[in-house]
Amino acid sequence: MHARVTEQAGGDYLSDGYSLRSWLTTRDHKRIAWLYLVSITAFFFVGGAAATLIRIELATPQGDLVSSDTYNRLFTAHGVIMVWLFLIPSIPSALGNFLMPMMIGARDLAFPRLNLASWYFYLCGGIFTLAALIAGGVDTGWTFYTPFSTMFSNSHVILAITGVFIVGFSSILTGLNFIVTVHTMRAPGMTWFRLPLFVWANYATSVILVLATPVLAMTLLLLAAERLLHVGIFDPALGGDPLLFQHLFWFYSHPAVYIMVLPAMGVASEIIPCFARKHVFGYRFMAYAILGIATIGFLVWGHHMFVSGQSVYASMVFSILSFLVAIPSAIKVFNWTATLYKGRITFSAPMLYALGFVGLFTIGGLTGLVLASLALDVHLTDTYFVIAHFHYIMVGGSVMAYFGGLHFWWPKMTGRMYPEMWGRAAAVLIFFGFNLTFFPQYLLGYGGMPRRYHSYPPEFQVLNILSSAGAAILAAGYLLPLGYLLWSLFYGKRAGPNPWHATGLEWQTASPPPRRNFEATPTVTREAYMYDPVTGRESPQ
Ligand code: HEM
Ligand SMILES: [Cu+2]
Repeated sequence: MHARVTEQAGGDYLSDGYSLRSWLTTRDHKRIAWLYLVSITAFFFVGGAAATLIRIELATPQGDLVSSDTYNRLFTAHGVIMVWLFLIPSIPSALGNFLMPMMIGARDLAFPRLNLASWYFYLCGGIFTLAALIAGGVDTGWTFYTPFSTMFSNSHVILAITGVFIVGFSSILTGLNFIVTVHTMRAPGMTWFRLPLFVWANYATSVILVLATPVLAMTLLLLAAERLLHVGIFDPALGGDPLLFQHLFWFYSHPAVYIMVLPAMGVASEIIPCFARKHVFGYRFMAYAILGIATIGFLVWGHHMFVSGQSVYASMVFSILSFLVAIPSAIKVFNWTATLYKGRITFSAPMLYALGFVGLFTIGGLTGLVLASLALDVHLTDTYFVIAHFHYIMVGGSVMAYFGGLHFWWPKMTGRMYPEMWGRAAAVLIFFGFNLTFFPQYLLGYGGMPRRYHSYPPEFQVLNILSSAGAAILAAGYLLPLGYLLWSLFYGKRAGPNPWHATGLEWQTASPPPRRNFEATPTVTREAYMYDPVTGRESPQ
């Protein structure tokens, strides 16, 4: 990879106009990445506020902070915001938007205007969802199960699903944009098997976004038709089938969990080789595993319906297929570990986050196997065990990797370094707070505490207090980066083009990058991750 490091001659993308208007009408993928970054951070704190209230409520068994009805609205708000407004767009739309074109040596995404439109769809959907909250909230849970959501709930279901529906367009259009970009805009020499794994991961994620999101959109339209027009689709009283909703919903929502976790795997695959100074172990297997996970992910939705009354044979098939997903996932964990083996490891802040991701994702994945086992799931379904499982994957996994990626590419995005000690302290605090919050929930669930209840028998209180205390530590851990990253924008020391001595085209240009990314189109002459294990530097040819 031999692009010349760009001189600051033409000015960087950040100084290309300072007015609000220049930001809100930009077509530069790097600025659009910032629009996402700022808006998803705002939603992260709204979702986090709901979570805080939930944990305060659960510190005592009586249910004495809020009414049960308010409690239902709180966990719905938390789920809807965290899933659709934070986790799904976090890595692809914020980091992916910034990095995908640069990593393949392109000047922008294939459709820059569409990229800006995607952000407006996101923002517009987010505003509808917020409006639903302000109007009084929704009590259905983020899963919107029918016929409760269509015939019985008297909360603001239509407003909320309109928001989710609109956000879906943002997902689909971003996915299309990424797919076309990767197919048509790779720099000379950037073959498929020279792509960084982050690009592979976002590519596979985009395919899922394009194929699965329309199913959700259609499902929400059917929900609206039944709720508003009483067309009998899901409610048995109207001649509908309630299981149909669950099939349609999970046909989108299980693949959606891979929309959240595949990009996180991509981030880890960039950080780990860089701070172990080694070539990724089994690069091709890593790429194939990404495709394998994306494919099998479409075949396992029925594991959310083991106790729904679907036929036992269907359940058995879904159980076996769910076990199959474990194979490519385990390949990835094995290969990250093998990459670390005999590496020259630096425990920098991004690396601490990435290692946290691998460990927590592994625990989440293994407990996924517990849930995929039919008989165990009958005991554990709809208990705190499920909550613990998916938080280990989505928060311990995806959010951890998102923070790792944010720290890793922060110098590239801003041209500034953040204070390293604070970065490490926050990573450790988040890891500790996370485990204290969610590990007790495995025990609670195994002991029989159901999810979505706002009061519980006193014998569950000790574990709940541990969990609530952990949540306070976790919240502090999440607030820290907000402080020191903002500080670094003004006072951080200059980063230079490649502070981590990393490989990858994005490190071959100035930090912050010029408006069109590269002075001249780079040419790629070799594979990704050519770190020299002896010198620790990028290996010469
Ligand atoms: C890879 C990332 C994963 C994510 C983000 C994820 C996320 C989730 C979520 C959000 C739920 C809760 C659904 C609800 O509200 O009821 C869930 C449940 C479940 N997950 Fe995962 N999961 C992942 C991986 C896995 C794996 C690898 C398996 C199995 C091999 C698995 C098996 C299950 C099962 C069986 C349930 C249903 C539990 C129940 O209804 O009792 N998951 N997962
Ligand atoms: Cu699933």
